[in-house]
Order: sequence, then C-alpha cells, then structure tokens
Amino acid sequence: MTTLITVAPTGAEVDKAAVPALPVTLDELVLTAKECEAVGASVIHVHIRDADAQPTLDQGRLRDTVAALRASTDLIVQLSSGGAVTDPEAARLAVLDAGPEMASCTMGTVNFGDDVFMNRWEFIVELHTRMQDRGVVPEYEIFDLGHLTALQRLLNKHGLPAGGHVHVDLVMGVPGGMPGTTEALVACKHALRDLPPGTTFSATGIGRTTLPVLLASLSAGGHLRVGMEDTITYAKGRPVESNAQLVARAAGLARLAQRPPMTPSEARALLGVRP
Ligand code: KMH
Ligand code: ZN
Repeated sequence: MTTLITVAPTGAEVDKAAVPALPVTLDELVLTAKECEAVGASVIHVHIRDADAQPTLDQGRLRDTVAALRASTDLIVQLSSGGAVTDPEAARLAVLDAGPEMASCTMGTVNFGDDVFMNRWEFIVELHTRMQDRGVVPEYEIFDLGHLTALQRLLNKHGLPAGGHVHVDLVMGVPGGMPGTTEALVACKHALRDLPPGTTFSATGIGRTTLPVLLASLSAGGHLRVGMEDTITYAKGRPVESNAQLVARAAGLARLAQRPPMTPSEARALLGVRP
C-alpha cells in the first residue's frame, strides 16, 4: 500500500510578514509545488493571496494559478472552497469556475479559534451538487466527528461525488474542532464504516499535533496532509523552512512505515480524478 501526500502550502491564516517562507506569489507557489512534487506530494491544496499577501478568491488569480500549476507540475490541483472565515458563500462557490480537478468541501460549521468557519447545510449541498455537475472531485474536510455523520447524510440524499470515490481529510487540532490525538483519529476511523465501501482518509494535525496525527494516520492505514497552512514550526524552537521540508519528512516516515508516497497518476486513479 502506498501513501497519498497532500501539501497545503499557504492557507488563509498565516501572516507573510511573520513567516517569510510562506509562499504567497504565483512564482513562489509554483516553485513550492515543484519542490514538493519532487519529494513525494501528489496533491496540492491551494489558497491564494493578493498583491498585499492577503487571502483572496479573485477569479482571475485562481484561473492563472490553476493554469500555472498544471503547466509546471503533474500535481492534482485542489482549490480550497473554504477560503478565509470572512469569505462570502457566493465567492466560495465561484472557486469551481476556475476549473480545478478537485476542491475541498467542509462538512459543517466549526468554531475556528476566535472565529467561526460557517458551513450551512444548504451551502454544503450546493457545493456538492455543483461539483457533481462539473466533474470536480471533492475532498470532504472533517473538523469534528459529527461532520462524518453529515457526510453520510449528504451522500444518502444527494449521491456519490464526481468520480464515484469518497475521500475525506480529517483536519485535527483546530481550536474549536476535534483534538489532534490518536484516540480522535481512531474514533473517526470507526465512523468511516458508515460511509461507502472503499472510502479513504487522510489526516492533518494543526500546529504541534502534526506529528502525532501523521504517525497515527500512517498506522491506521490513512493518508497524509502536511504544509504551512497547518504547521509553521518544524520542531520546538525551529520554524519550518519550506513546505518541501514538511513533505520530505512525511515521505520519509511513510517509507519507514513501508508505505511509500504515491505518484500523481496513482493518486488520480485512487481518487477518481480524470487525467
Ligand atoms: N481557512 C479555513 C477557514 C478549506 O480549505 O477548505 C478553511 C479551510 C478549509 O482552510
Ligand atoms: Zn485550506
């Protein structure tokens, strides 16, 4: 068995001024993507920034980003439909207009530090059905155990996603969501039994939960997401130098676990993404 490694290089929350290694321009993002592909990533989860390094869902920039990543790498491009907590629903839905192969789809509302990451049921249904119509493969983002029950309800009422395969990402350790612990990951794994046969999962631990979650996921048969969206500290007192550093560490641990990184074409076959 091999390991799907997703890199989430930028996110919407980390401040470029405080973390200069964060990729925020298109050139920085493309360079990061190439480096991460070289050391084992097969999917890139993308948030973009504007000229002032602030998060944006600008349609022109999104299209340019998808085109540039396609031209320079073989990575599966997964645009974030989550955006920043301040983004309106219409702009989040319009992310699909940029033509990504994949997009994220968060399965419920969650407290997000001092903010609220709002995901109303009707919004989730709209996102899911638009992705079905356009052949965009979702990654269902799970911030809490109940989000898996919401996914079961979504699939029962509205059918399987584009590509027919269900893949979830457990986002663990957000202040307000489930903790980044082995116990929480195992609870989620149990709940996956109520989803369609063959459902796969990856996991990402926010902040200092990155390593416990990574190791728990590997041992539980899960896949991995790493990147500076989720972690900016490599070890105590040691800032992350680059996204590739995090991907290389994940790939090394995956190899140790006898589950080497999968290639982008293997990842497309697994996830039901059309080449
Ligand atoms: N930035 C968070 C509010 C996603 O990309 O789909 C939402 C997020 C999830 O990062
Ligand atoms: Zn994200």
